[in-house]
Amino acid sequence: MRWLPLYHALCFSLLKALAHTVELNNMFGQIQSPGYPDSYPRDSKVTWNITVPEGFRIKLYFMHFNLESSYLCEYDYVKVETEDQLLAIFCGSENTDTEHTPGQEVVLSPGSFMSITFQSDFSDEERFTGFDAHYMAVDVDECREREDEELACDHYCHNYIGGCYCSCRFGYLLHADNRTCRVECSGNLFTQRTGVITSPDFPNPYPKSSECSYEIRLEEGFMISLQFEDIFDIEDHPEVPCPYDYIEIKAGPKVLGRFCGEKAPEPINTQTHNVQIRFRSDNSGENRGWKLSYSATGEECPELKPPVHGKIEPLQAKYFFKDQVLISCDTGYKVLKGNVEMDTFQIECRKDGTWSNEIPTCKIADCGAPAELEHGLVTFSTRNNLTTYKSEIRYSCQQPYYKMYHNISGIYTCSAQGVWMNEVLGENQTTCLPVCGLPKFSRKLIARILNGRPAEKGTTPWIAMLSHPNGEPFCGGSLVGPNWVLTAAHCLHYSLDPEDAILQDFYKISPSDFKIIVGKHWRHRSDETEQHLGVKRIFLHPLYNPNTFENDMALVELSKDPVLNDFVMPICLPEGPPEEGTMVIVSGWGKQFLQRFPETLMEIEIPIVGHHTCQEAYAPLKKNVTRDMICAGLKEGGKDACAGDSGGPMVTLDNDRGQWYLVGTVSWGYDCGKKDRYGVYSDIYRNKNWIQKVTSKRN
Ligand code: 4AZ
Repeated sequence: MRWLPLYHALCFSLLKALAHTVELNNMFGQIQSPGYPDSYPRDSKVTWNITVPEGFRIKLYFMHFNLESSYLCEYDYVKVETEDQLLAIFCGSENTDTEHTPGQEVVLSPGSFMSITFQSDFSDEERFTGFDAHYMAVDVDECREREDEELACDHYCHNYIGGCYCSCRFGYLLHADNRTCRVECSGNLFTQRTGVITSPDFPNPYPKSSECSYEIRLEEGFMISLQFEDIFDIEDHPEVPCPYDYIEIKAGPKVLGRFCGEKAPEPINTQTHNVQIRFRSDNSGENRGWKLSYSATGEECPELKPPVHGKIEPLQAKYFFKDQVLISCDTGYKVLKGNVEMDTFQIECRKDGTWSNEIPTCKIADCGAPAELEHGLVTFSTRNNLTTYKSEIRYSCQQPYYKMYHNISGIYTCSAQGVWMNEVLGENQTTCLPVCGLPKFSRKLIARILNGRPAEKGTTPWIAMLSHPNGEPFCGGSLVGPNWVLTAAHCLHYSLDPEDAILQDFYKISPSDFKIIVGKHWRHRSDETEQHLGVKRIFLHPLYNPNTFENDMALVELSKDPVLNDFVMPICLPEGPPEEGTMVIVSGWGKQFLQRFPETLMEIEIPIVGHHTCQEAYAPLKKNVTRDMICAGLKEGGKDACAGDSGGPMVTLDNDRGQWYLVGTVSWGYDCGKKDRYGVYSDIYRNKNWIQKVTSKRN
């Protein structure tokens, strides 16, 4: 039973005097009813205003609670509230239908402020011990709080004490709203004639807050068609057309769209070569976007017909602007444009629907007139002397004095490239080389030549006479190529001071100081068959020693090729070294016994002498017979070369081949025909490489 508050108004000023407010700013603390743990006084009112920093909330819980119980806590109570919201009101010591004790309950403030008011009325029916409560500031998980709200982070949310912030997945940028994730998707340029464009991340939902731009920029003359494919899903609105996300297409002066929703636009023929597409998304929605393929066509060009013997690539039923075709001809044919021959020709379809050029024709490859062959001739194997593709010609050499190089076939065929081709030499021309060492005339006298004898005319067609301009012969030589005469080096210089170690240029004979006569038999009398030739160049052996006569060898290049015939023919170079005892023939117009010159060419037949024998024979005379020298002659003397024979040939017959070979050239000796004094000759085989090297460079 309670007293009705008759004195209520009287006591008002007293009550007011007991009320007070406590301001609390700590992060935690304890609040207790006045007098705790003793019973609280009557008519008491205390308010605790707890304020914690922004971003925190206040957690309040009671360790002890014992207040007077009243209906709806109208007498004594503890009230928990914010500035504008009642959070809880507690009284009593146990829960009933109408009263509520805090128990284990925790009161959490929605913000950083909490006000707790303890109130006791005037009555004093029972002793109540009041309450003991604790409070603490707790951090707010803003991420969780925002989860269901419009403010939620687009991708990731990070909580921190006092707040939270958003971040985006790789490839995305945080929008200025600090919440949504956008992509950088502006300035995409497409210059190919076909292509596919999609919204970012298609077919996954496109990013928010993005402004994408795409441009298809083709050459003037093209017309771009657009076609949306697959999924089309752009956020829309039931009443307002495309207010949030949309595609807008600018084609020349026209603007198409905005497009949004789930129904793709119909194919669009833009009629222009430049299209700009803008795609915009706002900060909300999960839509899958769009995929667009484009292609471009231009004016059609007229049908093409390949030329006769030719083809067009690629071969199509229709050609449009920018299409290119390559015209080429069948094997053996060349593309002919104007007067110019080429392998291929390209034309292009222009924007006005015409071809850039006319189709060229195909002309059969022509090798033209075959080159002439020195000492040879060419005959046509195909009818009408044709020189076109697959025609055949045959080169042959002037027989019997010339033969084809390496015995190859002289057949050349006109190739598809328009050049005469030989299966061995390719494009290179064959050469006619003189036949060597096969004289038409052979010696009639089978008997051994005893003291030397006049040669029979035509049996030594390789012999060359080196003659002063006045007609006086001074040395011999051998024709070893079409225009090369091999002789002794000492024939081509004047005698020099023995002290002179090197052969000075001024000692050397110059090409104009002498001439070479081939086809010669008589010494002084003229021969019907003789040919006089000028000298072009002289090559002394690089290791020639004028003091010791080592490498006494020289090559003379004739100013023109002598005509080869039965009396003029080169001698062959040896295939192997000379063998002791081999019989050789030495020819020349040199001195005979009694110091007389012969009337005709003379020859002797003598054996090759062993190197050692020869060295020993010359040892008493302090003459050195070196490795590049060969000796020949008889121990008893008699048959020998002599003054004027120098440079002349020493040859041998290869019986197996029936062909004559040059073994040596007359070089030196002590006197002539003396006993134990052999004739000394330069070894040709040893110097074959040098001879071949020099004579291979024609000109
Ligand atoms: C010379 O004076 C010469 N007996 C050539 C050969 C010989 C001697 C002299 C060999 O050309």
